[in-house]
Amino acid sequence: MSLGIGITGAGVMGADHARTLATQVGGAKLVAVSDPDEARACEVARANEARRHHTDGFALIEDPAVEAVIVASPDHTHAAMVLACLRAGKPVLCEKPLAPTVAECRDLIEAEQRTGRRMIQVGFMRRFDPAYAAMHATLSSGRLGRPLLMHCAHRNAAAPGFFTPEMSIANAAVHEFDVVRWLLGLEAVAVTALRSASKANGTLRDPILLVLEMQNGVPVDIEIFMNAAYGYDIRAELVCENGTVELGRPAPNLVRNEGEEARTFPGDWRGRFSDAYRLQLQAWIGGLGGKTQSGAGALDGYVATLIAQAALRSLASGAREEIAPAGSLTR
Ligand code: ISE
Repeated sequence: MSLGIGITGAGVMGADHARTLATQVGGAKLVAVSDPDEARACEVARANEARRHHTDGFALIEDPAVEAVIVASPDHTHAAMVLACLRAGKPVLCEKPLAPTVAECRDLIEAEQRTGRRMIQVGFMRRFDPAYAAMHATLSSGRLGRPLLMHCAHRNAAAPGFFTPEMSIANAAVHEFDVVRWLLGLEAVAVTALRSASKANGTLRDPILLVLEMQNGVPVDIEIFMNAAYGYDIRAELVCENGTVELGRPAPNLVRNEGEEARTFPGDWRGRFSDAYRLQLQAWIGGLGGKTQSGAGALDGYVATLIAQAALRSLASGAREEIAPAGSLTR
Protein backbone atom coordinates (compact mmCIF):
# COMPACT_ATOMS: atom_id res chain seq x y z
CA MET A 1 0.00 0.00 0.00
CA SER A 2 1.22 3.46 -0.84
CA LEU A 3 1.41 6.07 1.91
CA GLY A 4 0.23 9.62 1.08
CA ILE A 5 3.02 12.16 1.67
CA GLY A 6 2.64 15.94 1.82
CA ILE A 7 5.54 18.40 1.55
CA THR A 8 5.47 21.87 3.10
CA GLY A 9 7.72 24.24 1.15
CA ALA A 10 8.33 24.04 -2.60
CA GLY A 11 11.74 25.70 -2.58
CA VAL A 12 15.07 24.01 -3.35
CA MET A 13 14.73 21.15 -0.86
CA GLY A 14 10.96 20.74 -1.11
CA ALA A 15 11.24 20.36 -4.89
CA ASP A 16 14.17 17.96 -4.51
CA HIS A 17 12.34 15.74 -2.01
CA ALA A 18 9.25 15.79 -4.26
CA ARG A 19 11.27 14.57 -7.25
CA THR A 20 13.11 11.90 -5.23
CA LEU A 21 9.84 10.66 -3.77
CA ALA A 22 8.08 10.57 -7.13
CA THR A 23 10.89 8.87 -9.04
CA GLN A 24 13.12 6.87 -6.72
CA VAL A 25 11.31 5.77 -3.58
CA GLY A 26 8.79 2.95 -3.13
CA GLY A 27 5.89 2.51 -0.69
CA ALA A 28 4.78 6.14 -0.72
CA LYS A 29 3.26 8.66 -3.06
CA LEU A 30 3.45 12.42 -3.11
CA VAL A 31 -0.13 13.63 -2.73
CA ALA A 32 0.18 17.34 -1.87
CA VAL A 33 2.60 20.26 -1.83
CA SER A 34 2.26 23.60 -0.06
CA ASP A 35 3.98 26.93 -0.55
CA PRO A 36 2.84 30.52 0.04
CA ASP A 37 3.75 31.05 -3.62
CA GLU A 38 0.82 29.22 -5.21
CA ALA A 39 2.39 28.99 -8.66
CA ARG A 40 5.43 27.29 -7.17
CA ALA A 41 3.34 24.86 -5.08
CA CYS A 42 1.28 24.03 -8.14
CA GLU A 43 4.32 23.54 -10.38
CA VAL A 44 6.12 21.19 -7.95
CA ALA A 45 2.88 19.24 -7.35
CA ARG A 46 2.16 18.90 -11.07
CA ALA A 47 5.75 17.97 -11.99
CA ASN A 48 5.59 15.09 -9.51
CA GLU A 49 2.05 13.91 -10.14
CA ALA A 50 0.56 15.15 -6.88
CA ARG A 51 -3.06 16.19 -7.35
CA ARG A 52 -3.29 18.71 -4.52
CA HIS A 53 -1.57 21.91 -3.58
CA HIS A 54 -2.05 24.43 -0.76
CA THR A 55 -0.75 27.91 -0.01
CA ASP A 56 -0.82 27.18 3.72
CA GLY A 57 1.39 24.50 5.32
CA PHE A 58 -1.10 23.94 8.15
CA ALA A 59 -3.86 23.23 5.60
CA LEU A 60 -1.59 20.64 4.00
CA ILE A 61 -0.99 18.99 7.37
CA GLU A 62 -4.76 18.82 7.94
CA ASP A 63 -5.43 17.50 4.42
CA PRO A 64 -7.00 14.01 4.87
CA ALA A 65 -5.06 12.67 1.87
CA VAL A 66 -1.79 13.43 3.68
CA GLU A 67 -0.72 10.62 6.02
CA ALA A 68 2.87 11.75 6.72
CA VAL A 69 4.64 15.06 6.19
CA ILE A 70 8.01 16.31 4.99
CA VAL A 71 8.69 19.80 6.39
CA ALA A 72 10.88 21.70 3.93
CA SER A 73 9.59 25.22 4.56
CA PRO A 74 11.99 27.90 5.94
CA ASP A 75 13.84 27.13 9.19
CA HIS A 76 11.79 29.54 11.33
CA THR A 77 8.56 27.69 10.43
CA HIS A 78 9.81 24.22 11.46
CA ALA A 79 8.69 24.19 15.10
CA ALA A 80 5.11 25.24 14.37
CA MET A 81 4.80 22.84 11.43
CA VAL A 82 6.20 19.87 13.37
CA LEU A 83 3.90 20.64 16.30
CA ALA A 84 0.90 20.71 13.95
CA CYS A 85 1.97 17.30 12.58
CA LEU A 86 2.13 15.88 16.12
CA ARG A 87 -1.33 17.30 16.90
CA ALA A 88 -2.71 15.76 13.70
CA GLY A 89 -1.07 12.41 14.58
CA LYS A 90 1.03 12.46 11.39
CA PRO A 91 4.69 11.35 11.39
CA VAL A 92 7.07 14.02 10.16
CA LEU A 93 10.46 14.19 8.49
CA CYS A 94 11.67 17.71 9.23
CA GLU A 95 14.52 19.29 7.32
CA LYS A 96 17.37 20.45 9.55
CA PRO A 97 17.51 22.34 11.82
CA LEU A 98 14.65 20.84 13.84
CA ALA A 99 14.16 24.44 15.04
CA PRO A 100 16.48 27.41 15.36
CA THR A 101 16.09 27.73 19.14
CA VAL A 102 16.80 25.27 21.94
CA ALA A 103 13.49 26.15 23.63
CA GLU A 104 11.48 25.23 20.52
CA CYS A 105 13.37 21.93 20.16
CA ARG A 106 12.70 21.10 23.80
CA ASP A 107 8.98 21.80 23.35
CA LEU A 108 8.92 19.45 20.37
CA ILE A 109 10.65 16.67 22.30
CA GLU A 110 8.07 17.02 25.07
CA ALA A 111 5.18 17.11 22.60
CA GLU A 112 6.52 13.98 20.90
CA GLN A 113 6.88 12.23 24.26
CA ARG A 114 3.21 12.96 24.96
CA THR A 115 2.21 11.04 21.82
CA GLY A 116 3.89 7.95 23.28
CA ARG A 117 5.67 7.07 20.04
CA ARG A 118 8.45 8.25 17.82
CA MET A 119 6.93 10.70 15.36
CA ILE A 120 9.80 13.02 14.42
CA GLN A 121 12.77 12.34 12.18
CA VAL A 122 15.25 15.15 11.47
CA GLY A 123 16.74 15.42 7.98
CA PHE A 124 20.36 14.86 8.91
CA MET A 125 20.80 12.88 5.72
CA ARG A 126 24.57 12.48 5.99
CA ARG A 127 23.93 9.50 8.27
CA PHE A 128 22.65 7.76 5.11
CA ASP A 129 25.49 8.85 2.82
CA PRO A 130 27.39 5.74 1.65
CA ALA A 131 30.80 7.39 2.24
CA TYR A 132 29.97 8.49 5.80
CA ALA A 133 28.35 5.08 6.45
CA ALA A 134 31.56 3.36 5.28
CA MET A 135 33.58 5.64 7.59
CA HIS A 136 31.28 4.64 10.46
CA ALA A 137 31.73 0.95 9.61
CA THR A 138 35.54 1.29 9.47
CA LEU A 139 35.62 2.95 12.87
CA SER A 140 33.21 0.40 14.35
CA SER A 141 35.33 -2.50 13.04
CA GLY A 142 37.97 -1.42 15.57
CA ARG A 143 40.90 -1.93 13.19
CA LEU A 144 41.96 1.71 13.39
CA GLY A 145 41.78 1.75 17.18
CA ARG A 146 40.28 4.60 19.13
CA PRO A 147 39.54 7.95 17.43
CA LEU A 148 41.99 10.68 18.48
CA LEU A 149 40.77 13.70 16.51
CA MET A 150 38.83 14.67 13.41
CA HIS A 151 39.12 17.27 10.64
CA CYS A 152 36.07 18.50 8.72
CA ALA A 153 35.46 21.07 6.01
CA HIS A 154 32.07 22.20 4.72
CA ARG A 155 32.37 24.41 1.66
CA ASN A 156 29.60 25.82 -0.50
CA ALA A 157 30.33 27.58 -3.80
CA ALA A 158 28.14 30.53 -2.81
CA ALA A 159 25.71 31.14 0.02
CA PRO A 160 22.07 31.53 -1.05
CA GLY A 161 20.84 35.14 -1.02
CA PHE A 162 18.65 34.59 2.07
CA PHE A 163 21.57 33.31 4.17
CA THR A 164 22.26 35.24 7.37
CA PRO A 165 25.56 35.09 9.29
CA GLU A 166 23.87 32.91 11.96
CA MET A 167 22.82 30.40 9.32
CA SER A 168 26.44 29.45 8.57
CA ILE A 169 26.27 27.73 11.93
CA ALA A 170 22.56 27.17 12.64
CA ASN A 171 21.74 25.88 9.14
CA ALA A 172 25.04 24.58 7.68
CA ALA A 173 27.42 23.53 10.49
CA VAL A 174 24.61 21.60 12.21
CA HIS A 175 25.29 18.84 9.64
CA GLU A 176 28.79 18.41 11.06
CA PHE A 177 27.55 18.64 14.65
CA ASP A 178 25.20 15.75 13.98
CA VAL A 179 27.43 13.56 11.86
CA VAL A 180 30.41 13.92 14.19
CA ARG A 181 28.30 12.85 17.22
CA TRP A 182 26.93 9.95 15.18
CA LEU A 183 30.33 8.82 13.90
CA LEU A 184 32.20 9.09 17.17
CA GLY A 185 29.36 8.14 19.50
CA LEU A 186 30.51 11.01 21.72
CA GLU A 187 28.86 14.25 22.83
CA ALA A 188 30.37 17.74 22.42
CA VAL A 189 31.32 19.40 25.69
CA ALA A 190 32.67 22.78 24.48
CA VAL A 191 33.11 24.83 21.33
CA THR A 192 35.33 27.69 20.23
CA ALA A 193 34.54 29.66 17.07
CA LEU A 194 37.09 31.74 15.20
CA ARG A 195 36.31 33.98 12.27
CA SER A 196 38.96 34.33 9.59
CA ALA A 197 40.38 37.65 8.50
CA SER A 198 37.54 37.32 6.01
CA LYS A 199 36.96 37.16 2.33
CA ALA A 200 35.18 40.22 1.01
CA ASN A 201 31.74 38.69 0.69
CA GLY A 202 29.33 40.94 2.47
CA THR A 203 27.78 40.17 5.80
CA LEU A 204 28.76 36.51 6.11
CA ARG A 205 32.46 37.22 6.72
CA ASP A 206 33.40 33.61 6.30
CA PRO A 207 35.18 31.19 6.55
CA ILE A 208 34.68 30.29 10.18
CA LEU A 209 36.75 27.74 12.07
CA LEU A 210 35.03 25.83 14.85
CA VAL A 211 36.83 23.65 17.35
CA LEU A 212 34.54 21.18 19.08
CA GLU A 213 35.78 19.38 22.16
CA MET A 214 34.12 16.00 22.35
CA GLN A 215 33.96 13.67 25.36
CA ASN A 216 37.09 11.55 25.96
CA GLY A 217 39.28 14.50 24.92
CA VAL A 218 38.66 14.13 21.17
CA PRO A 219 38.97 17.51 19.38
CA VAL A 220 37.25 18.15 16.04
CA ASP A 221 38.04 21.09 13.77
CA ILE A 222 35.35 22.24 11.34
CA GLU A 223 35.83 24.80 8.57
CA ILE A 224 32.59 26.39 7.42
CA PHE A 225 33.06 28.32 4.19
CA MET A 226 29.82 29.41 2.53
CA ASN A 227 31.50 31.29 -0.33
CA ALA A 228 34.36 29.02 -1.33
CA ALA A 229 33.70 29.88 -4.99
CA TYR A 230 35.02 26.71 -6.65
CA GLY A 231 32.19 24.27 -5.85
CA TYR A 232 30.52 22.21 -3.14
CA ASP A 233 33.15 20.28 -1.21
CA ILE A 234 32.59 18.26 1.97
CA ARG A 235 35.63 16.77 3.68
CA ALA A 236 36.19 14.66 6.74
CA GLU A 237 39.18 12.75 8.06
CA LEU A 238 39.18 10.76 11.25
CA VAL A 239 42.59 10.30 12.87
CA CYS A 240 42.78 7.15 15.00
CA GLU A 241 45.40 5.25 16.98
CA ASN A 242 46.35 2.91 14.11
CA GLY A 243 45.58 4.97 11.02
CA THR A 244 43.08 7.36 9.47
CA VAL A 245 39.93 7.17 7.40
CA GLU A 246 39.04 9.95 4.99
CA LEU A 247 35.76 10.60 3.18
CA GLY A 248 36.06 9.72 -0.52
CA ARG A 249 35.74 12.45 -3.11
CA PRO A 250 32.37 12.58 -4.85
CA ALA A 251 33.55 12.93 -8.45
CA PRO A 252 34.83 9.50 -9.45
CA ASN A 253 36.16 10.43 -12.88
CA LEU A 254 39.37 12.20 -13.69
CA VAL A 255 39.25 14.22 -16.92
CA ARG A 256 42.49 15.03 -18.81
CA ASN A 257 42.33 17.87 -21.27
CA GLU A 258 44.52 20.70 -22.56
CA GLY A 259 47.50 19.85 -20.40
CA GLU A 260 45.49 19.45 -17.17
CA GLU A 261 43.73 16.69 -15.30
CA ALA A 262 40.68 17.52 -13.23
CA ARG A 263 37.75 16.21 -11.20
CA THR A 264 34.49 18.11 -11.20
CA PHE A 265 32.85 19.34 -8.01
CA PRO A 266 29.07 19.28 -7.68
CA GLY A 267 27.45 22.72 -7.73
CA ASP A 268 25.65 22.11 -4.45
CA TRP A 269 24.60 19.50 -1.90
CA ARG A 270 21.80 17.98 -3.96
CA GLY A 271 24.27 16.32 -6.32
CA ARG A 272 26.77 15.37 -3.64
CA PHE A 273 24.17 13.86 -1.32
CA SER A 274 21.57 12.53 -3.79
CA ASP A 275 22.09 8.94 -2.58
CA ALA A 276 21.83 10.07 1.03
CA TYR A 277 18.53 11.90 0.41
CA ARG A 278 17.08 8.89 -1.40
CA LEU A 279 18.20 6.40 1.25
CA GLN A 280 16.97 8.69 4.02
CA LEU A 281 13.51 8.97 2.47
CA GLN A 282 13.31 5.24 1.80
CA ALA A 283 14.34 4.44 5.38
CA TRP A 284 11.86 6.94 6.83
CA ILE A 285 8.98 5.52 4.81
CA GLY A 286 10.06 1.95 5.58
CA GLY A 287 10.11 2.73 9.29
CA LEU A 288 6.65 4.31 9.47
CA GLY A 289 3.71 2.33 10.74
CA GLY A 290 5.27 1.14 13.95
CA LYS A 291 8.39 -0.46 12.52
CA THR A 292 11.82 0.52 13.84
CA GLN A 293 12.80 3.96 12.71
CA SER A 294 16.38 4.84 11.84
CA GLY A 295 17.83 8.30 11.31
CA ALA A 296 18.17 11.28 13.60
CA GLY A 297 15.36 11.89 16.08
CA ALA A 298 14.10 14.95 17.93
CA LEU A 299 16.78 14.66 20.61
CA ASP A 300 19.49 14.73 17.91
CA GLY A 301 17.86 17.84 16.47
CA TYR A 302 17.85 19.42 19.92
CA VAL A 303 21.53 18.61 20.53
CA ALA A 304 22.59 20.02 17.14
CA THR A 305 20.79 23.29 17.92
CA LEU A 306 22.30 23.32 21.43
CA ILE A 307 25.81 23.13 19.93
CA ALA A 308 24.91 25.73 17.29
CA GLN A 309 23.76 28.19 19.98
CA ALA A 310 26.99 27.68 21.92
CA ALA A 311 29.04 28.21 18.72
CA LEU A 312 27.14 31.43 17.98
CA ARG A 313 27.83 32.62 21.53
CA SER A 314 31.51 31.84 21.04
CA LEU A 315 31.56 33.74 17.76
CA ALA A 316 30.16 36.78 19.53
CA SER A 317 32.27 36.53 22.70
CA GLY A 318 35.50 35.20 21.21
CA ALA A 319 35.62 32.79 24.15
CA ARG A 320 35.38 29.02 24.56
CA GLU A 321 31.77 28.12 25.37
CA GLU A 322 30.75 25.05 27.32
CA ILE A 323 27.84 23.00 26.00
CA ALA A 324 25.21 22.01 28.53
CA PRO A 325 24.58 18.26 28.62
CA ALA A 326 21.25 17.24 27.08
CA GLY A 327 20.35 16.42 30.70
CA SER A 328 17.15 14.68 31.59
CA LEU A 329 15.82 14.63 28.05
CA THR A 330 15.51 11.06 26.88
CA ARG A 331 15.70 9.52 23.45
C1 ISE B 1 21.97 23.60 3.10
O1 ISE B 1 20.81 24.04 3.75
C2 ISE B 1 22.14 22.17 3.32
O2 ISE B 1 21.41 21.50 3.99
C3 ISE B 1 23.37 21.60 2.77
O3 ISE B 1 23.48 20.23 3.02
C4 ISE B 1 24.53 22.33 3.37
O4 ISE B 1 25.73 21.81 2.90
C5 ISE B 1 24.44 23.80 3.07
O5 ISE B 1 25.54 24.44 3.62
C6 ISE B 1 23.16 24.34 3.66
O6 ISE B 1 23.05 25.68 3.34
